[in-house]
Amino acid sequence: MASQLDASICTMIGIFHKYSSREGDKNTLSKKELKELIQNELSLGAKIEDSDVAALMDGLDRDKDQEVNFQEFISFLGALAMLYNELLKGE
Ligand SMILES: [Ca+2]
Ligand SMILES: [Ca+2]
Repeated sequence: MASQLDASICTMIGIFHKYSSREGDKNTLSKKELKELIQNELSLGAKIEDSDVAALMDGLDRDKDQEVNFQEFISFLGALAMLYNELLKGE
């Protein structure tokens, strides 16, 4: 039986592929796929604007191929985890 942490990692992988496979390269997120993922899977994503997605994409896309690969996505989740940790500490 998978531990909670194993299960969480598998969830992150599953969510990445659920959106990355929607158009173009099946293993990377286009700007549109990234936006859909954020809107549907993150509570802070409900009212994200195209300009926010463009800025986020620019920051995440380290190799500048206009797509977010899995490694770039994990950096994004790492940054989000840091943010959530700060928010939880403040409570
Ligand atoms: Ca894709
Ligand atoms: Ca990239």
